Amino acid sequence: MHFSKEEFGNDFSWGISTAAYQIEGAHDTDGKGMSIWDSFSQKRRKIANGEHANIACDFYHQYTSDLALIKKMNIPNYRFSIAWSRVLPNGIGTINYKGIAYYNRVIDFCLELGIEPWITLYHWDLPEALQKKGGWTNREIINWFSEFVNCCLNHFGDRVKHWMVLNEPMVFTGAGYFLGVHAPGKKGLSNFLAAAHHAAMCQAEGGRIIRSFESNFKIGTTFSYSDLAPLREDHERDAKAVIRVDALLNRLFLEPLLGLGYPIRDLKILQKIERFIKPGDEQKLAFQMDFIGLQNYTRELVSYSAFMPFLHAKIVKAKKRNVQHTLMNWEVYPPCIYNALKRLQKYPSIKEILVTENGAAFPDAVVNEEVDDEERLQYLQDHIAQVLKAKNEGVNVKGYFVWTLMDNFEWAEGYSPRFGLVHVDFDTQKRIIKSSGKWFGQFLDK
Ligand code: GCO
Repeated sequence: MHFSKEEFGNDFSWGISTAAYQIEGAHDTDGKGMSIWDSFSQKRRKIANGEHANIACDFYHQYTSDLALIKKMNIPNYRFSIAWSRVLPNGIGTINYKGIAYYNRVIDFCLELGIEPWITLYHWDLPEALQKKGGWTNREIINWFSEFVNCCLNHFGDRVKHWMVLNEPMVFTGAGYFLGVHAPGKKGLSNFLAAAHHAAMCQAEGGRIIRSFESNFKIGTTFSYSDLAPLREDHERDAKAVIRVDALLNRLFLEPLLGLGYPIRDLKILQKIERFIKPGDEQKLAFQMDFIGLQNYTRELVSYSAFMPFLHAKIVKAKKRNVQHTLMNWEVYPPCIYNALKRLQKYPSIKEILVTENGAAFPDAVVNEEVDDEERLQYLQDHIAQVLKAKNEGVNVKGYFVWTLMDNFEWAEGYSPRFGLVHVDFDTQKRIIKSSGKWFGQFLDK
C-alpha cells in the first residue's frame, strides 16, 4: 500500500455503509409494516437458497455492539437507511413511534460514540401497502415519498446533518420493475419507465424538502455507476452499444437531476418515458445536490447484440472473460473507480463526489476465530489508491465509504456473497472483525 490517510486531506469523509433491509431483521417487530422485500423473499425461487431477511444480522437488537465495532475500526462516518415501513407501516398516515424510537436510539448511540450518522432515506424497501397501490409506477408516490421524507426530518433532523435521498434508482427500478428479479418482481418497459420517471421526480423533490427543512444540511443522492468499455476495441458496433448502455445505466437518473433531461438521443427507447411526464416535470427533475454519491465496484465490457430488445447490447460478465472476479461475478479492475470519477468530473454542475459504496465479496473462512480476507484487503487498498489518483488529478472527490460493515443479506443472492469488513456467523450472530477491517482501522487511526 503506498498512500496515507493524510494524502486525502482532513476534509475527506471516511465511512462505512449499510442498508436497513440487509442488516436489521426484526421484520415484523414493534409495529413495523411489511416491505416489498419482506413479501418478495417469501415467494418461491426469488432468493438464492430460499433465504430471507426476517432476522438478517439482527442489527435491530444488536446495534449497540455493531456500532461499537465501527468505533473500534476508527470509522468516523456511518451510512445507514431508514426502513420506510418501520416508521410508517402503511407507507403514509399513522406513524409507528416504536420504529421512530429505534432510529433515535441508533442515532443517539452513534453520536455518543462520536460517529457521524448519514441517512439514506430510500434503500429499496418500499412499504408493501404502497406497492398494492402500484408502488413506484403510481405518480402518487411523489406525495407518499414526500410524507416519508418529512417524517424522517421531523424526528431525526435535529441531530442528523447528512442525508442521501435515494440509493441506486437504476437498480431498484430496473431490477424491480423491468427484469422482475428484485422486489416487487414487476416486468416490462411500461412498468420500468413509469417507475423510473417517478423515482427521478422523487430524488429531486426529496432534495428540495431537505433543503427547505434546513439549508445547511449536506444533501446528496447515490447512483450505481458502471465503468463501461467495448468488448472489442475499434469495433464500431460495440462502441455504439457502450453509448446505449451508458445512457441507461449511468445517465438515466443523473442527467435529469443535473438539469440535462433524459438521455433520449442516445437511447431511443427512452422516448417512451415522455408519456409519464406532466407539464412542469422537466424543471422539477432538477435539483442542485451538495454531493453525488458514486457506487462503483467493477467495470463492464459491452458487446453489440442483435438479440437484446431495445438495447441491442449485452454485458459480457467476468467469468466468461476468464479474469479475476468476485463472488458477484464482477471483474476485479481497480481503475474502474478512477474512470468513473473522471467521467463524473466532466459534469460541471456536480459540486462534490463521495464514493458512498465500494467493496468486494470473496469467500471467507474462519480459522481460529480469525478471518484472513487478503483478497478483500487488496481490493480495498487498490481501489482507494485509484480514488487518490483521481483526487490528485483534480477530481473533487471528498469521501470514501466501504460497502459494507458486516456480511449481510445480498438481495436476490441471499447471504452467500460476503462483503463485510466484519464476518457474521448467521447461526450464532457472532461477529469477527476480518483482516480487512483491522487494516482499515489502522489506516484510519493515524
Ligand atoms: C447496491 C446496494 C447494496 C448492495 C451492494 C453489493 O449498490 O446494490 O446499495 O445494497 O448490497 O452494492 O451489491
